[in-house]
Amino acid sequence: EHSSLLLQQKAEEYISICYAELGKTERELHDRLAAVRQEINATGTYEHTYEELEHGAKMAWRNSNRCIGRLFWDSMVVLDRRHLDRPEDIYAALLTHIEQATNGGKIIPTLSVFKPDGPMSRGVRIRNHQLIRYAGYETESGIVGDPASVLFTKDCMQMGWRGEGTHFDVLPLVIESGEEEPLLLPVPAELVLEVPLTHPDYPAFGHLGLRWYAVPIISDMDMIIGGIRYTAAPFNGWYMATEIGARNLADTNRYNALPRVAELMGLSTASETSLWRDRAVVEMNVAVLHSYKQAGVSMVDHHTAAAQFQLFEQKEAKCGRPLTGYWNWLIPPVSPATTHIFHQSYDNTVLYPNFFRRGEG
Ligand code: HEM
Ligand code: NRG
Repeated sequence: EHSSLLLQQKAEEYISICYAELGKTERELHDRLAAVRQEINATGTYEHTYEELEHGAKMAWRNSNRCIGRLFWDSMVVLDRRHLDRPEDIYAALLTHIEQATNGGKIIPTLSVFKPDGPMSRGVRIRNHQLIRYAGYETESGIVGDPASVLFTKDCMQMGWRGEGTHFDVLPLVIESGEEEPLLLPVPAELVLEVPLTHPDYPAFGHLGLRWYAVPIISDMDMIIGGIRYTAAPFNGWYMATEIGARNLADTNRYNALPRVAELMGLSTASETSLWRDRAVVEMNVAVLHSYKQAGVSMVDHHTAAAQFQLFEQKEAKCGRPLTGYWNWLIPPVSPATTHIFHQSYDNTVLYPNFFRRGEG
């Protein structure tokens, strides 16, 4: 389905841009293009050099229209794991990613690249949405844990996994390599940095028992560079507080904790007109920022993130690159109109390299 002529075109386009950005000579570009052409003719595919892989991954982040965190695109650490075939080696590499990226709380943006699909072979796939995520169980008394994880949790249990049944059970890693059956392995608890949530002004907040993990490591997106689809390329930065405080813990179809926060604040939830939801969501975000700071875990608030994104916009303009973005996702879910992002528009053209939902792009 993927003609090698098309691949050839995509490879040439990428290598040309990549080598220009890296300041390579005409000679280096010319030689590399010839080698890639020959490799595609002989094998139906080609392998990126480490430099091409590293810069391509950085470009994929830079081109992520929904991401407000892109100022730091050039500083990401890229771990080349393409040589790994055995699920237990892939597992070890994922644990290394978790440990190095967590870095004791001073989070390092990191991406691990595993073997891509080839013309004749299947690459690596990770079934988890994020490397660290909480399970969700349907019980007679309602959902325990994260409702967003109910389906995946069922799959894990089908494969023999049993969680403790708390609201915050970390799911196992489910790794597929080539044609082999998926392998299910636990994330050792000592590698999972978590933050129990407290509020600087409401001691009762701590009694809610809310917590979240330190590092979001998205593991279910394809990364496409120069026509090559990397089916396993988990990546992480740090959290923006609203992701946790205004969505994961607040959405009615997630942890739905705003009524409990309002109650401990002494707010009446009888009438919407009191704006108890708004007051509760703000204090929830205060608690998230306070707790991560106290735990020494990297995190950004949405005002600082928006200011950093504005710097990114200016840097891209200075480099003569078109800025692309998706307004609907870039605006923060709390007080969006207090950020500059709300008051302008963005071009949602999807450039390559980039990250895509499985199979898309
Ligand atoms: C989306 C912030 C690092 C790629 C997002 C979102 C936020 C965000 C707030 C929207 C999420 C949502 O609404 O669910 C940040 C911050 C980072 C960071 C603060 C700190 C360094 C990264 C890195 C990558 C990345 C390292 C990739 C290498 C993406 C992508 C999306 C996204 C692909 C869209 C995800 C989707 O479509 O589901 N980011 N990000 N981000 N970010 Fe970042
Ligand atoms: N909203 C999701 C995570 C999406 C990506 N966000 C980041 N990415 N900050 C959540 O778990 O809440 N990152 O790579 O840092």
